[in-house]
Amino acid sequence: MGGECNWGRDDRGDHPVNCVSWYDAVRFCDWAGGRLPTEAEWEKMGRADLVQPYPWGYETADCSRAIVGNGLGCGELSTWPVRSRTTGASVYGIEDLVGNVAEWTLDTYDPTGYGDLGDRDPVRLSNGDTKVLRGNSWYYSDPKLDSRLSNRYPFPANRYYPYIGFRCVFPGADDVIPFAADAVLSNAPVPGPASRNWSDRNLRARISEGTIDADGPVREQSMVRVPAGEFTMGSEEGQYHERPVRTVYVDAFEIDMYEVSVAAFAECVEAGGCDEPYGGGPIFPKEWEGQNCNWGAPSRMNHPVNCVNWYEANAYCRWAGKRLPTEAEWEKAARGTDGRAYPWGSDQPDCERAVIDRGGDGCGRETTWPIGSMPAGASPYGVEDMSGNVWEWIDDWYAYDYYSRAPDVNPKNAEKYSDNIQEGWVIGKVLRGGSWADQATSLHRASHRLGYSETTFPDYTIGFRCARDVTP
Ligand SMILES: [Ca+2]
Ligand SMILES: [Ca+2]
Repeated sequence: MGGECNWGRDDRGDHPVNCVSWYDAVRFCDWAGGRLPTEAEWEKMGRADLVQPYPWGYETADCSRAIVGNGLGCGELSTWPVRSRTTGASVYGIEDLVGNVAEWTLDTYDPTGYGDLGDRDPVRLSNGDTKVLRGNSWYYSDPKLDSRLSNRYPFPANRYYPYIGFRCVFPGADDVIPFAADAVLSNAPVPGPASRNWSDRNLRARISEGTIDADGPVREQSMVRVPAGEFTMGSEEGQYHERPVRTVYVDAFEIDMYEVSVAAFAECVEAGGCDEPYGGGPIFPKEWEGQNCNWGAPSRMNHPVNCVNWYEANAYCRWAGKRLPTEAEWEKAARGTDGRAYPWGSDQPDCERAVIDRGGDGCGRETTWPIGSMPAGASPYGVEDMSGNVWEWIDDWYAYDYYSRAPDVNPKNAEKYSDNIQEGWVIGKVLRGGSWADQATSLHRASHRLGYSETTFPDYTIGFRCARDVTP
């Protein structure tokens, strides 16, 4: 989430237009006498007949050649004026292909790939609500693979984001691509009023599509028993603080099958065991992010409670007769005993198995999803949503070097680490699992660790689940 639309800003006249849907882009190019590029045309603009992954060659995308994330817009927290990175031009002299705004192409996305398209002027013009974006944006820098020219990013056509724009091609009267803008635009969804408020426009689009959940019956929490024994903790492929990889023994325990829901948390509030969590308001600019806190939001009773700090999560678990899981317990519950990278195995996360940022935050819904929406992503013990939906608070205090000094039996870092100061704030407790607003797949690995301030401002990417001891 984040960023602003350039439309209507006096200081952004030379920036790319953003917050435009695929239909807006089609309409503009048609008005200008051209059309959107096909995926093939777009990719050829960048690499000609070379196999190089980037317009400039083989060196990875960074702020010297492209306006990619790296601190969001290379530190500007926005797009840059077009032509700010001539060093990133392709052999044809075409600029900003990678970075600044991701660009709509003409093609409808098909998950089966290119197979049936042939190799001459390929394009997929079939009806479909998901189109292909190319080129990455100012908002994203990871994973690096996303900045390659050949990377394809499926995205709902009727969405408005500050990281999406477009360019047109002008093929002339002998154009071989049989694209009829009139036909597409006559079937286009009725757009909301032009606005700099892209979040409202997306909300209207989702309501018209019926992709916002109504309140279903409240899903009851249940607990899963994880038997005593050893498992592999940490990862050789992960970050430095995931090593050394150790064989760790954990006593038997039970852990919530689902993240704690708004409905469950409400019981604690009513009973006086918990304070109301943050429900949006002035801390986040409302039009960006306030709506992302689930407490008090309509139709979110089955969603995970979020915007809770560590103490609020801990209070709930205590009220429920439980406690927060240790890092070791959480990781074992997520990956079992065979050392797998993700709860379901080794395949990369996708929207069949985890609620992540793919096709937009929350797999395109721009919210968390109800707990237990991704049973295909369950861990070997049947624990759900360990990867994605919300980050989860852990009982342990964070220490980057803890694995090198922790015991191999029931490890738990019970002491606050005074040296955990990064960029001016103290990182106290551990978070696990990544969230609905995280695109980088590495964050969703079972062994990934994140240190975070336990008293953090309410954060809509963070929730929790509880665990408890069992008698052997
Ligand atoms: Ca671009
Ligand atoms: Ca989760």
